[in-house]
Amino acid sequence: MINEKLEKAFNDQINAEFYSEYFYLSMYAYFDRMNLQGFKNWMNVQMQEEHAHAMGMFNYLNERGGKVTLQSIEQPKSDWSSPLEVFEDVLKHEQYVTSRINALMDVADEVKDRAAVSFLDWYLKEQVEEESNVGNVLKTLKLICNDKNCLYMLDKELATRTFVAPVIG
Ligand code: OFO
Repeated sequence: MINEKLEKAFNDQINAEFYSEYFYLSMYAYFDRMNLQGFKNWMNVQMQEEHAHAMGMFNYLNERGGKVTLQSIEQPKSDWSSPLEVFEDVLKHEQYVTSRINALMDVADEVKDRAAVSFLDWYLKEQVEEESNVGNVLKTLKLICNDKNCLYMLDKELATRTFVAPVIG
């Protein structure tokens, strides 16, 4: 069995991960409107990763005898002024998610659930990678400013990103 407070914290994080998927889906729609296929592909991979993150916790909670309680998903933003603004939002969002995973780990610590702490360690490492990937795209976007040729080249590069199903935990 899992502690009730920790169960709630897991359910809140499952919701946050599904929100992340929704958030990136909204960005996917934005890049589709802009006809930036590589950026759209990047968001598609990101959405699949977020889905995997949510399902990883979903399955873990079930495995631990907890109850998964799905919550409504907040409406995400749907308009941005540029790809740069999108990636600024992505970085802010991922930093926020990192702080949430840390807080979730604090709850696991507080209720002395060592198994959950160990499980969540994967998510902490994943956040380091997420922030670094996003930070790299953001740096390039800042460098190229609004140069259309460079944006086109970056779009080509982002088209090569592929989804690899993560092995969580
Ligand atoms: Fe699930 O890591 Fe991004 O949000």
